[in-house]
Amino acid sequence: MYQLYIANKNYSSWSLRPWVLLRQLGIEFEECFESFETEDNFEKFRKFSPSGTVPCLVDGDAVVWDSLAIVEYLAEKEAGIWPDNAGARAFARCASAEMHSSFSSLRKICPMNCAITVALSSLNADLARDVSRIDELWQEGLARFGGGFLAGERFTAVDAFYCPVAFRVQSYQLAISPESFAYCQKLLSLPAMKVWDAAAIKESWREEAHEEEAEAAGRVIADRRK
Ligand SMILES: N[C@@H](CCC(=O)N[C@@H](CS)C(=O)NCC(=O)O)C(=O)O
Repeated sequence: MYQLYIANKNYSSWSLRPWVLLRQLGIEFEECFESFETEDNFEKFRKFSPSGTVPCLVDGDAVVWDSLAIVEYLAEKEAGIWPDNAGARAFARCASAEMHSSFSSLRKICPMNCAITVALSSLNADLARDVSRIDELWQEGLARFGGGFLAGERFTAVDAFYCPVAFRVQSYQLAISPESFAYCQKLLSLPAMKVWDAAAIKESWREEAHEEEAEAAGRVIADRRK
């Protein structure tokens, strides 16, 4: 059985991608939890992940230590990871790669913190540009491939890649188009996302730097951990 190493659900956006994909597609795996709690996680995470980061998938002798590589590894072994249609698949791969390599302002200013709601103090121009690009990309996928999910009617890897963005839109009340908002709500209401969210808000450990980043973005108006 696959083993998937992940960290704290409230914070670990990269861990969420393969976790939600496996869970939502009903692919069995063992969840191996490694908390961020120690002062320096590098050596701890290096025991299972060569890069010292999560997520990391272990499948017998195979160790796959990057979320995009995990998805591609799974696509070679499991059905339904990417869309069947070649055009939709190309879009899904581009959109996933763009998520993997871009949107640094969104990541920095609005770190994933599932439990909280923040009233942003201002909309930074770089953040606005990231949000607007994601909105454009979501609208394009939904319109071109028939809707439901980003690249067609099935939940695939590209949707898993944008699940952390759905938590960020919810937490920071980011303004997006009605079509993208409906898609975001759909992601948030997936059974796998509900399981992740419920576990995230039960976590008692707080990562101070992460909390401070969220507080720097604006005023925390709700915290479901309390
Ligand atoms: N390229 C990697 C990035 C993974 C990454 O940066 N993971 C963060 C956590 S979400 C990490 O493990 N950081 C180590 C630490 O905070 O100690 C991937 O996509 O899997």
